Amino acid sequence: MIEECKYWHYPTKLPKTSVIIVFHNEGFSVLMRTVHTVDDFSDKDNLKTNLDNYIKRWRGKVRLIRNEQREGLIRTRSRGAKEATGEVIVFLDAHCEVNVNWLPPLLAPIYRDYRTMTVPVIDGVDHKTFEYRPVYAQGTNFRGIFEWGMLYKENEVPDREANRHKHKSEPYKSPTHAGGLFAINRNYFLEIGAYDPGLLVWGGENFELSFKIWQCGGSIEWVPCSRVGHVYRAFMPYSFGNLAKNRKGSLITINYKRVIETWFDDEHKEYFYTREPNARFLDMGDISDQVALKEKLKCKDFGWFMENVAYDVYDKFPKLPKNVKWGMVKNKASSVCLDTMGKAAPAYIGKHTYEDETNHLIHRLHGYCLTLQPHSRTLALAPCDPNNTYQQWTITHKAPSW
Ligand SMILES: [Mn+2]
Repeated sequence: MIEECKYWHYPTKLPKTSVIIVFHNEGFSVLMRTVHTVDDFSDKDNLKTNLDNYIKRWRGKVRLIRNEQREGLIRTRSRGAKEATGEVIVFLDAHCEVNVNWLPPLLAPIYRDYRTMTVPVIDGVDHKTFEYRPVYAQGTNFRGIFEWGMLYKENEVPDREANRHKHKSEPYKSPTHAGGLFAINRNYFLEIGAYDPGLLVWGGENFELSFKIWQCGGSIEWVPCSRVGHVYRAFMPYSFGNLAKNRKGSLITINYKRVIETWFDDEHKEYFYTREPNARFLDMGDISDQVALKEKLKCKDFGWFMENVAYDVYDKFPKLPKNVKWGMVKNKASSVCLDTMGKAAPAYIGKHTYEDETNHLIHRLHGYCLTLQPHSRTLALAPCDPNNTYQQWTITHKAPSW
């Protein structure tokens, strides 16, 4: 805890708060760090009657709400918000441990402006020893950003934001948040449509909410004096279940596509599709409700957001040049394709360059051509020969068949 935090004063009449914890097959002891829980159709035995009995000790202060079927984190949180009775709602993961005086610093900015969403600074709780320890070096403030493939990233608070504050313990503006832990005025959360109900399970909902809040007149502040420990898991202890059935491609990429198609402008959408070319072919469902909401709330465009809020994204992740080529790289002689061997984009061919006329992939330094060795099905560099079809590669893109 930062020393300065002991000396801040907070308003005495802070809004009443509901803490919402969504869980699915969570460990019992870990879950019991909770105040108000919403159950996402768990099938672990001790989460049934055992839990009902356990929470009786709080005499109604803790409510347990069970989904009739698996809904996923995103939809269940929206349900929790609707059922909550507090003026402010705090979402926590089901494996957290709050620190001393964590709540007043989170509520004070919302008390000043109900359209401010606040995020505690997340400390780590070791998944083996349950030791509590800070993740960030003391005296450093980070904030949430993103890269063009929509991976969540953090960046040290840039001077432009840091210079607005006298103290490092003051709340500061952040373009996005990691997703798990935050506080928000309940009516405001519902006014802006909670989470897009078309987002499945989890992934991208943190961006959806962040872009929506900023572009539609609100703001996000990270609060250094509010600390909450979070158990970082070593593995994902559950599957996406039936929610992932009949969905082609990656569920999370579909979520990202919904988010960027709603909130990005044409220029920035292209950077996403450069990183995730296959996303163009994914069925994201109907986003007309989201687009209508954006119009109804008279939200600002993505260019405004990038210039005024997320300006440090460009420093870390510059605008992407278009892909030179993308798609299947097929050998003419044998019809076999190059394989990335599971490497994720952006992956580079290194020093090969592609020639449209000859279909050659040429090493720029040696001038040799990429050649398929038909017997071993391995690749080699050999002197270029216009008649050797083992050196000819076609690059085509069409909807991949998953
Ligand atoms: Mn978590």
